[in-house]
Order: sequence, then structure tokens, then C-alpha cells
Amino acid sequence: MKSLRVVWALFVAVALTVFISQPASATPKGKIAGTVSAEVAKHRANTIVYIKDAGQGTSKVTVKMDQRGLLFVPRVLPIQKGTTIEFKNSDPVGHNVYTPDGDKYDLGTWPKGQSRKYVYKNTGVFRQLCKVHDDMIAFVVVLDTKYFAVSAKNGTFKLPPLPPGKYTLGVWHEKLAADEVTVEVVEGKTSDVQIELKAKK
Ligand SMILES: [Cu+2]
Repeated sequence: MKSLRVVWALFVAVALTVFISQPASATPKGKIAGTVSAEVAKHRANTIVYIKDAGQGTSKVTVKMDQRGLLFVPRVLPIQKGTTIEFKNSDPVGHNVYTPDGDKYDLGTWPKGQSRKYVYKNTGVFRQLCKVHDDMIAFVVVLDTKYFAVSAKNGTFKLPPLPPGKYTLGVWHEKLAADEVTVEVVEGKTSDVQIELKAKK
């Protein structure tokens, strides 16, 4: 029965290793979700809600922004500092990508099917414009946090799960403004937040 003991010992060793090497996935998390309201219904969409408590490092992900049907898609794109945006042209006409804000880049003009990349190292709001089409516009909002969300058409939003604690929420909208909101995140619960957009002061 020696072999059985060896098998048993191996089993225990493997089980222990698996148990010990588990990441601290039990880190408690809670949620923040809510609704953005505005007098004009269309303004409920595309509001960025984010955690203002800064200093959460940089991101290395790449996200896409398309130019399709003579529009930037999406119109509003929040990202964490360090993120790369790949600008793609899906239209049969040439499009340009430039911003007069912050870094003030001009990525040039390119045809359908091609793309260019830009790495965002600084926070801020970068209007995304096209020198070929005056009325094309999008907003890249570079944040110092990975906890952000964009409101849907009906105004609802949901932040990624985050550790319990007290947070201040910032709100960004291309035309309107809202007061800061303080919210407490409790483990295993969803904190409901109502945000009312008003005219910018
Ligand atoms: Cu264009």
C-alpha cells in the first residue's frame, strides 16, 4: 500500500499548492451604479462618471475609435492615463485626426482600412477633430483612474467593482455639468447614485 500513500501525499501536495497560490481574489468589492438625468433627454447619454480619488497608475491597454459614416465612433471615450487609442478609418473617404487641446497632436490623414495610434500620457479632455470634415467631433477624456463609466441612452451607468470606502465621483459632459457626489461603497452591495445635469456655470 506504499504506492497508495505516495499518491495520497502527492494529492495533498498539489491541493496545498493550489490553495496557497490562489490570488487574494477574496478582496472585498462593492459596486456603484446609477442614473444621469437631464432636462433634454438626449443629454442623458454620453456622460462620464468617474472616481476622482487619483493616483491609480497607468494603463497599457489599446482601445479603438472608428471613423464611420462621417462620424467618430464612439463620440465620448474615457480612458485611463497610459492607454493607446487606435484610430481607424472605415469610410471610403480620407479622414484626419487632430486635437487643438493638451498634447496638440495631428496624426495626419489616411484612407479607408488604415489606422494610426496615439498613447495618452497626460490627463485632460482632448477634442478629436478632422481637418477634412469640419463638423466631425469626439471627446477623449483621459483620467487618472480605471474606475469610470459612460452613461447609456437612458442615462444608466455602472462603474467596475471597487474596494469598499468613501469616494468622490466626478462627472463630465460635453455641454452640461453636475456637482460632485460623495458615495460610500459597501462590500457586496451596490450604491445607487443619482446625477442631475445642469447648465455649466
Ligand atoms: Cu473626416
